[in-house]
This record gives sequence, structure tokens and C-alpha cells, in this order.
Amino acid sequence: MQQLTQQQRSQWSTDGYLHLQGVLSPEEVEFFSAQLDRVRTLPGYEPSDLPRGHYGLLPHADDLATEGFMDRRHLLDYDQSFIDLIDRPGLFDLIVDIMGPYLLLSMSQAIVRPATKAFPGYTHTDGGEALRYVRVTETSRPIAMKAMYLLSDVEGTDSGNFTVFPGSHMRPFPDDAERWPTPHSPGAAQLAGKAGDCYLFAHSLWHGPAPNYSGKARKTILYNYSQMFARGYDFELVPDVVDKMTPRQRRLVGDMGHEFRPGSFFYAPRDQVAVIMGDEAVEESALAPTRVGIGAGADRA
Ligand SMILES: O=C(O)CCC(=O)C(=O)O
Repeated sequence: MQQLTQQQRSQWSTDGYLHLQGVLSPEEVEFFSAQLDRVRTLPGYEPSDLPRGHYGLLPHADDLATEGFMDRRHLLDYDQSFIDLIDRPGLFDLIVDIMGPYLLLSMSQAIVRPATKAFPGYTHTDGGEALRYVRVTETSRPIAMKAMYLLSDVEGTDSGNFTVFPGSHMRPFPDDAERWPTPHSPGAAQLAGKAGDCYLFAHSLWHGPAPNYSGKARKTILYNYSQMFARGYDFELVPDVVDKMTPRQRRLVGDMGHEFRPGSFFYAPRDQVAVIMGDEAVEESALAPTRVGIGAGADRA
């Protein structure tokens, strides 16, 4: 499988994110952008009035204008193309290189951030209350990470830029109400990018959207991956669309190849590395067990 270059590895370790250019082709950008316009008119889960960002099933997005706000969850039901993004060739290899092979897809999301004066942007870490204080080190795999595909060009600043605090994934950060970081705090980097680019970032990196004063909406698709013990949180068990998936995609949404049982998601199925990385990885790992982290443990049930 493809691996991060040395420079990418070092950037990931020190900054907590990577900016990959041209991951989606212009045709794919156009296709997924149209998908988001379609998804907006269909029922689905979006933030509702419930406290703490919980989501409710809505008949369609609040704003039906294609440049209006949308924060749609669990995209897999909408089209085969969203299923295929789970392990997108060219990108998924890098995700496995970062996460290791014992991973799951834990959520999918489409966000449209409209041009508005009303939203000042916000920053946070991912994984909710549970992961805010669980930080990775330079050499550890993250507990979770996201791939964020840009479907719009983002130029300059305050244009709905994905904003990061490089290196914040490894250190305590001021998070009391008075000093909560914003997209304009010292150390914030508002990233520019082109439609088709993809950002990878660790759950513990402080990040979020800048305000969007650019006059045009910014569209994105996000897929979150977690170590398998952390489980998916878009669906309770294996989602119904599993029948449309390849064996690897099935495994990534939690189909362990057997009914749920105590120890599921704790002990990986014996074929986990082969399913995620292919048979060659298993053969290689017998020679160099640390690369994929299986070694002798691969044989225990
Ligand atoms: O919309 C953005 O720029 C960032 C999205 C975000 O913060 C997240 O996915 O956690």
C-alpha cells in the first residue's frame, strides 16, 4: 500500500494535519457538489434544537438554496459514490498508514458553509468531551482522524477556511470560555485550498471553520476514522447499506464477519489486516511485524 512520504510523516507528526492537493478530480468535484445539492432536498440527520449539538431527522435542509447552510450526517445511504469514498484509492492507503489497520469509519458528513456575516467561525477538538484531553504524541497513532474533501476553492482568509492550530494536537490548550481559541487567535492558520484538495487531521488538533465573508459558499465532505474499539457513531450497529459494500468497506463500517459478541471491536477478526491491507501486507508483516503491528498476536482469536 502507498505510504506517507518522509516529509508528510514529519508534517503529520509535528503539525497534526496534512494538506493533500488534487485528491478529487474536477469531474468528481462537480459530481459531489451536485450530490450535496441533491442531498439537501432529502430527509436526513442535521443539528436540531437538542442540546449539545445532538442531531435530529429533518425532512430536508432548513435552507433549500444550494449555497445555504447544511450540516448533513451519515451520507452512505444517499448514493453509491459516498460508499466508495470510504476507502478511496490514493487516500485510504495514507489513512491506514496513519491509523494502522485496526480502524473503522465512524462518521460521514457534508457541510456547506454559506457566505454570511452572522457566523464568526469556531474551533474545537473532535470526539466530543471524551477526547478533548486525550492527546497523541509525535509517534503514536491517533484514536481518530478526519479526511475533509474541499469541493470549493478557498482563497485568502475569512472565506470559510479550514483553520488549524499546528502542533495543538500534542499539548494542553486554553479552553475556558474567556480564552477559547477562535479562527483569529494567535497561532491560528487559516488554510487556503482548491476544490479537490483534502485535509487529513488528528482528533486532538484544535481546528474549525473561519467565518465566511467571501461572498460564496464553501462545500466540504468529511469522513471520520477511528480505532475500532471507539466504534462508529453515525449508526448503532452495521448500517443497512452494507449489502452494497465490498468486504473491506463492510469491515470498515463494523461488519466483523460474525454476530456481535463480547470482545467484538476489542479483538479484531483474524483476517483484519488482510481485509484492510491485502494479503501481501500479512505476508510482509510476518517478516517485519512492527510495520502493521500484528506479529504473533495475529493468531489469537
Ligand atoms: O467546516 C470546517 O471547516 C471544519 C469542520 C470541523 O470542524 C469538523 O469537522 O470537526
